[in-house]
Parts: sequence; structure tokens; C-alpha cells
Amino acid sequence: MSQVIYAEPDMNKKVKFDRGEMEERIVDIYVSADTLRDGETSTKREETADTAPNNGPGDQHSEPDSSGKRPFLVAAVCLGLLCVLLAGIIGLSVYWRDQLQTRYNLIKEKDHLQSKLFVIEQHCQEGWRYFDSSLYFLSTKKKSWEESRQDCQGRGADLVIINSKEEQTFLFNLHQRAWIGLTDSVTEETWTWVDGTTLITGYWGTGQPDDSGQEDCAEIYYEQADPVKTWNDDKCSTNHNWICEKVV
Ligand SMILES: [Ca+2]
Ligand SMILES: [Ca+2]
Ligand SMILES: [Ca+2]
Repeated sequence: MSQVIYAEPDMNKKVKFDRGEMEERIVDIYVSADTLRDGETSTKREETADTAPNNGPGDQHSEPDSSGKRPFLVAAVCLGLLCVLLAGIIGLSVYWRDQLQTRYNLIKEKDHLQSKLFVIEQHCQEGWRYFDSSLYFLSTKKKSWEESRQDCQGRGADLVIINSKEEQTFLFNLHQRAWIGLTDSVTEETWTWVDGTTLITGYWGTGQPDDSGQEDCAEIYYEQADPVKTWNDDKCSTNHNWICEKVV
């Protein structure tokens, strides 16, 4: 009995039992710890995915959104560049259009001046005079006012219309006594030019027009002291020299 009571306990068995139990518990603890860590990790990932989808370049959940925006960014940049390029093309087109228009106008003006110069040269060779964009033909013959006008029209012109003091002075200096394109044959004392316009400023000599014996046609009479007081009304059937005018 005493042997039973005092028998030394088999510590090896206990130790073995305890060691096996310990090992099992340690295994359980590790398994629980791994399970708990996996659970926390997955929970954190879920929370991260729900609350902060685009926190950084390493975040696998943010990559789809970032790659999804990239095509729009590229498209926006391309659209901007396309707009800049289009604006440049439009600007250049406007510039060259203006350049071409200016060049066209210059060529047109040059052609006009060349043709005008040609006409002036041709008429001057035929004895016409040039002054302030008009050509003047001075007749050497004498005819009535109406026949004189017909001669001018046959030359592509008409009896002269005196529009200014400068033109009057120019004609005075030609020293011609000649018919001009002015008459009051339609209505007495209403003087009208051959283009139908009414006389506004006249350069009548002193005492003229006097309609002495129905004088209805005007002449420029150079034997006067004042170059702007040289007109006289005369009978239209009288033969005088005449002056034609052609505007060029
Ligand atoms: Ca004139
Ligand atoms: Ca008259
Ligand atoms: Ca008179």
C-alpha cells in the first residue's frame, strides 16, 4: 500500500501527456491566431475598398478607376491639341486669304491704271488735252451748238461740263472761244448741262447771260480779264469752235 501511496508518480507520462496537450493547444492557438489575422486582414481590405478606393498607385482596387479615367484624359489632351491646330489653320487661312485679296486688288488697280494710261496716251496723240481725270478735244472747225455736240458724241464724248473753278481756269488758259455743254433752250433762264443737271455755279461774263435775241447756248469767251468771268450766251445756230470732254 505504502508502495502504492508513495510510489513515485510516473512524471514522464504526465509530462508526455502535458507536452502533447500543450502541443495541441499551441497548434490551436496558432490556428486561432492565423484565423483571427486573416479575418482582420480581410476586414481591413473590405473596409479599405469601401471607404478609400483610390488611395494610391499600389492599391489594387484603385487601378481599374485610374485606368478607366486615362482614356478620357488622353482624349481631352488630343481634343485640345486638335483645337489649337484647327485655330492655327484658320488663322493662316484668313491671313493668306487677305494676302491674296490684297494682291488681287493691286493687280486689278494696276490693270485699271495701265488701261487708263493707254487711253490717255492714245487721245493725246490725236490732239486731246488731259486735266484732272478728263480728256478735252478742241475743235479746229466751227459749227452750231447742236452740230458741235453731235461731233463730240461721235468721238465718245460730249460738250464740256465745267464742274469747278480749277476746270474753268484750265479751259480759260486754252484761249478758245468755244461752245460748252450748257443751254437754256428748254426753259428760259434755267440753264442745264448736257448730262441733265442744273447749273449751280456759273462763270458768266459781266452782264451775261442777257438772252439778246433769244440766246440759249453758252460759250466760253477767253478775251476777258477775269478767268472766272468768261461765259456768254449766244444764238445756238451761230458757228463756233467747241470743246468736247471725256472722263477717264
Ligand atoms: Ca468737267
Ligand atoms: Ca436764253
Ligand atoms: Ca449774250
